[in-house]
Amino acid sequence: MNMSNKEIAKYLLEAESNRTDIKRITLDKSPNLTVEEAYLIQEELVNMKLEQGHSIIGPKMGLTSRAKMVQMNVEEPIYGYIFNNMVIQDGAEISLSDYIHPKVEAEIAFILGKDIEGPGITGAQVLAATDYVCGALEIIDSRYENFNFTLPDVIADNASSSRVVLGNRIRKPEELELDLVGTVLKINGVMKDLGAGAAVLGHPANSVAMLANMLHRKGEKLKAGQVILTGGITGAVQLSYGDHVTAKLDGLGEVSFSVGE
Ligand code: 0L1
Ligand code: MG
Repeated sequence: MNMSNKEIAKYLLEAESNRTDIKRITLDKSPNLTVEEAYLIQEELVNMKLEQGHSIIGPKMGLTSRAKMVQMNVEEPIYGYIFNNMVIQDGAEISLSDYIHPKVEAEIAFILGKDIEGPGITGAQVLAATDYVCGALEIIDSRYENFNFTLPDVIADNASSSRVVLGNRIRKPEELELDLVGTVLKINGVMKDLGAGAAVLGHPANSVAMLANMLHRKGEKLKAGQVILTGGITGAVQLSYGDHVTAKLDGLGEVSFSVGE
């Protein structure tokens, strides 16, 4: 039986707070879910988090790498929202028991100095509106069993958003060539993946531009002060107890956290 958007959003939020995985909603709860409808469920979920007293630090982009887009058979990345209670301090220890089956990916974050309103926004306009950039580690934790989902499922699930660690080394965007920022993701000193800023739609600023243009479709804009995660430079790597995770990004220093019980 089809559930209402509110009921599905509540179901997803409960899975997140109970740390239990669920079957993807397109399996039985909403088999004909479209991308547009999935964003309406996401909107309900975001409003419920706001009603719980959390605040948005910024939207994020997901599925920005060519490999992930091909894998999901999509032409366009997706977006979700990062909340204040998702931010972990650089170097902190997280508890594995707070998650379902977390994975980590290295990203570049943009901190906006000016509002950016689509349509037609370009990467150059994004760079002009950006105060700072920094390295980031995003922890994704799909609420679906085995990260098994279709595109509408993952959109409804707030693009698997869970936590973010922001690096302390903030730089002006013009100080770096962000597409050339080499990035190495290590766990316990062992290299797990590597990449460059160009893995994100050719340049991470293009990701923010695309986000502004996508948000315009629902009458929203990016706001000064928001922190935007632009998408994984590396693939997402499964986390386990005892992991010490570090990402080194050329010119942006090191970001790290550890995984405790
Ligand atoms: O941040 C991301 O790229 C995650 C998007 C959702 C896909 C996934 O959970 O792997
Ligand atoms: Mg990500």
